Amino acid sequence: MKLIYSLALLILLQASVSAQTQQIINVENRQTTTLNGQWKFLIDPYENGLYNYRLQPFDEMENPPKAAFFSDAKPDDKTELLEYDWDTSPTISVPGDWNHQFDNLEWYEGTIWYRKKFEYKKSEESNRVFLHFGAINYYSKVFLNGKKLGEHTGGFTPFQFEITDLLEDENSVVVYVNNNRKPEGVPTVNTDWYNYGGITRDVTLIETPNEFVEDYFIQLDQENPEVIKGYVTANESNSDFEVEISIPEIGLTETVQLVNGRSDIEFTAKNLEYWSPDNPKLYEVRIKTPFETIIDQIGFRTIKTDGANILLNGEFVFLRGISIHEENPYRVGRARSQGDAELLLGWAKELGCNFVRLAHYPHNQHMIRLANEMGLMVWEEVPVYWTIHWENPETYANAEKQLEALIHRSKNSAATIIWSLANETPVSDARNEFLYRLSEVAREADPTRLLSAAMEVHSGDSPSEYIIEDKLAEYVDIVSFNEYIGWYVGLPERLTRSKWTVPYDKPVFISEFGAGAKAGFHADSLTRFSEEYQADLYTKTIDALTQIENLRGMSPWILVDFRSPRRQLSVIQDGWNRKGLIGNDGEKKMAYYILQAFYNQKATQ
Ligand code: GCB
Repeated sequence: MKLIYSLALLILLQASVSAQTQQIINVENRQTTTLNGQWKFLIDPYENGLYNYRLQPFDEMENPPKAAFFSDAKPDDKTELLEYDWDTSPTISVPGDWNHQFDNLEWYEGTIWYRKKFEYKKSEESNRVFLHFGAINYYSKVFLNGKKLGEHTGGFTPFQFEITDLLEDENSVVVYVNNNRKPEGVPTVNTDWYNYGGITRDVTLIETPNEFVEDYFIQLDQENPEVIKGYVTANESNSDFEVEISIPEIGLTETVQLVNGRSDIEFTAKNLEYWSPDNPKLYEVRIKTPFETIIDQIGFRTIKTDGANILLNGEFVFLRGISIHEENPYRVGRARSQGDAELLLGWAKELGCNFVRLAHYPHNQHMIRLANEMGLMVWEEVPVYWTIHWENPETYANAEKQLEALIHRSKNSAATIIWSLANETPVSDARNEFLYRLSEVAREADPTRLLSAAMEVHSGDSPSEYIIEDKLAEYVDIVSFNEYIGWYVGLPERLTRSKWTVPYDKPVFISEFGAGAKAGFHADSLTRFSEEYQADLYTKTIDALTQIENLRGMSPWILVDFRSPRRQLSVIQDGWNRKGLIGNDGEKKMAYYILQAFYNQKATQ
């Protein structure tokens, strides 16, 4: 009995592993059809479309009734009772959070159903078709033509389903979306950002040949910058076709033979121009199979630490960063497009940054692609934030899955130099174990990048002594910490007396500091929420932090004011966290120019 149980578990585990690795990367450069646009929607706080009145879930029934919203049904005649009608329901924009499209949804947390009808004809009979979601916050169930494709948990990572055999001439995709915050979730119930619900990123149909390259890792060997190393994998584990990888600009063409759907790659690539913020060189990389050619734009660079130094292509680099939430303040809501990414990263560039911390969850593909093009190094992060359930195995599994999905998606991004495991998590044995396991997963999935996590500062014997001591510092390459001296801890004057102890021979990075300021509110520098207070805190913080011997960068909190239900002070906050250097109408605050001057000076050193 025990054996049967273990075998069943093994099969289940393998199934979930292979589902994980089947995620198609580089979606942007595949043969795709967008399903973005107007979708029908139904607000369903009582989940009437999912359960009958005995609370039995329709999606677990062998023959779900027409009352299930995913059956997308119509009454047979005028006598039949059916209490929904997709065709007469209102429409909503996808991608986009629901909160800021309709006034009555601003604070809504719960279930909303979406429906899109589409026609699709494959270009080759033998091709396959996948339905791909860039992200849905937080939990979703997806149905096509009344059949359940699957479920997904986690608000910021992509997922897909193969729909080849379910396609009809006219199709109905129905998505159940629920954004209830959950204590055991990742993130948990308590965050300092807005819980935007909905299909927040692109929805895409991907058409592929029957056998195709679904994944590849094409990066520079960190030990030898004249060697490109990695692997290619096919969708089928028995594929044995040839794959030609070429970089026409440097005249490189190499062929590998897949065995059991996979091949390692390793070839010499001399005369590469290395990617850096000063020269964000991307090469066109072609991956040719007997069935198709996939193109990607990939940069090549090395990133390492050596004692306290961060070395980009072997050269010392100071990370002139800024933290960013994925929000467009002008439209108010989740950033979702190329234009939104241009706005945010354009501001970061103007500020003099060479680095951005994309907090506190994986940001969308537009941000990552654009950072590569613009020459901004990137910190990517998973929403292991504050007090999540360290001892709950499901919470751990969820966090691990999100981390793996993030690395899987971004692993060919030259701009991405750091995976961050967590933000401001309280030290305990269970948390240390949880994050240690995550660090091992990240190193296994991607040995080429640096690991970090935003830690906290602890006070020493006197109020001016600050110590970074955290077991987590031993697992990461960069010792990062958030500090709010002068805002949550004392007044800015305290910074002038600060003494820092960081007992690790590693680079130190200040992942956050900051103060709230309402754009346009002027007063003396001791008045909370005035631009003067924020500016004074920036001046004093920069002076204080630059005394830390191992300091190799910072990403102050934060580029732009962002929405947060925790921020209740009327007239000043009104639901916005005001620590932005830029206000929600795009106004640059005084502190913006202080940081800009510091970065401009750093850039010349
Ligand atoms: C922090 C958190 C960040 C908050 C920020 C604040 O330490 O990491 O998510 O938004 O402080 O403004 O308090």
